[in-house]
Amino acid sequence: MKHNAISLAALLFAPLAALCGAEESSAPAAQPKPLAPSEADLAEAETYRSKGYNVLFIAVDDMNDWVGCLGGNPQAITPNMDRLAKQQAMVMSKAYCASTVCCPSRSALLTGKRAASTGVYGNGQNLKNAPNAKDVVTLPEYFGKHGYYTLSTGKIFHKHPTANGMDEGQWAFQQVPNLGGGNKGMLWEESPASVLGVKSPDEPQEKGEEKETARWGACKAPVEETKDYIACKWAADQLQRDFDGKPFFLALGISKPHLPWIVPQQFFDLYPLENIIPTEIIRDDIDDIVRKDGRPIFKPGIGFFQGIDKANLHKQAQRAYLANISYVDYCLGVVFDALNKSKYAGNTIVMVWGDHGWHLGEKTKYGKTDLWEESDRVPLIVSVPGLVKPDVKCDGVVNLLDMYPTLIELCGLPANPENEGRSFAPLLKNPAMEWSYPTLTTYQYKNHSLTDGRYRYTWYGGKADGAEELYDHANDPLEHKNLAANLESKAIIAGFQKYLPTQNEPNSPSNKLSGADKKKMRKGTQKSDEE
Ligand SMILES: [Ca+2]
Ligand SMILES: [Ca+2]
Repeated sequence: MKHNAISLAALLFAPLAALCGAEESSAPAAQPKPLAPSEADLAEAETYRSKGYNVLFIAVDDMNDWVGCLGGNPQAITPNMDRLAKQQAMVMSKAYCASTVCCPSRSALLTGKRAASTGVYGNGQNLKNAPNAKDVVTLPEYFGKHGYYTLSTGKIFHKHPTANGMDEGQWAFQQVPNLGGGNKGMLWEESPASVLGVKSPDEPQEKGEEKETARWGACKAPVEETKDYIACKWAADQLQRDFDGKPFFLALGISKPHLPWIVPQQFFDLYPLENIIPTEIIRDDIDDIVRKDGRPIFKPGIGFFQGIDKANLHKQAQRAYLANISYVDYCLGVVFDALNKSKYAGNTIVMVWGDHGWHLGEKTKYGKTDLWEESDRVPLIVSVPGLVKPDVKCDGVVNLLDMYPTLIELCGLPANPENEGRSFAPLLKNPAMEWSYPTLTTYQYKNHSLTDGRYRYTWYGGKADGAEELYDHANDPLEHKNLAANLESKAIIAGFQKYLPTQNEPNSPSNKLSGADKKKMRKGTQKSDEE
């Protein structure tokens, strides 16, 4: 992988040299600030506006970097995303989520606010119940307010049961279609003989949530009758219509490769089991992540690992995940083809992103949530006609939190002062520019990880009394050797600590329903008809 990490680190830590010998300096914590737009930037914004970009915003649930053009696993077969990257898009090779689980990741992206600012840290917290988030104008609403036609299908916001039915963020869009309702059109029924099940012994769960099971296998339905294909076909059809003369913001949420890994057999057939090369498992990798008193924070075998390991199903599980990503890629191909054949091909921004990473064996873990590279790093593929050069990998460090200000800048909408992220529009134009800010990923209250492209620093302020990790990606890209306790790491850690959030909101209220509300919800109809 192309790496400009040394120059990034040199720039980041330049101020530390000046502080040498003054480590106890009480200078106020430095926080990343958005760059003020130059006159040239403003002129360029005017050009974007005159182009009238539409936005095709594609969220893929639980997809890590096992995508051909992202290079996370050379076995991945993803011709459509690869073609998008080759012919019209830039791959952001160092993109990170704001939080490592669906709801806080998406809530941060869509509100433009960090988890530590809103208190939305878990899947059981609805941003609409969070005092610091409930009144924020979300990204699709912001486009709607500025003259865009906004429409969506699939998972964009995390969904929550409420007394008035399922809240899937319908309120943020002008149009949310009913693509069949209930299970019609989903057909995730498995053919039992081919489904393998592995129970998770210790996957962190919200209170009241059922323990998830890792299941995979082939479904009976043909691809045309599966949920993501139907959603993609709907999006493809929208690209053939008019939107009352307005530009559009079309959000498409893809449900796979989220568990269960059940897709049509043809996608499993792409990967003969005997050819699968599983990830290398280093069984003592997490032993050097310790509390101040030396006790390890983690026990080996996190998430679904123990079940898969005990039954020696690593190849089967990883094949299933690959098959699910190839299924997603196949469905996305329908949308990309439709866009390229449409009148919107030349003025539509495409952003394909995953909401967080996923471990498949690394750190003896299967799953998401923790603050290592495999959980934090996300796919981000960006096409902006006339602005980004195709077939380029950009190593600038960006965050999904940055997408809100980026998209509104690209579309010429006024900046939203509520946004806490930093627009990476300049980086899209000039991918080799210096871009040196550490970026933040949070897991639950007060546990934060920062990366600047060279180092990853993690601080467990909420989970393990301030325990730390430091990895040097220049020598250790897979984060095996925790350097936090080394004397020579002290200055590097101090440099990162300036970027930890100064505000750590307590947990926002959890989305609890009373028994009566649950009953009402089961009886009630969901508001998902086209309107
Ligand atoms: Ca997810
Ligand atoms: Ca280690």
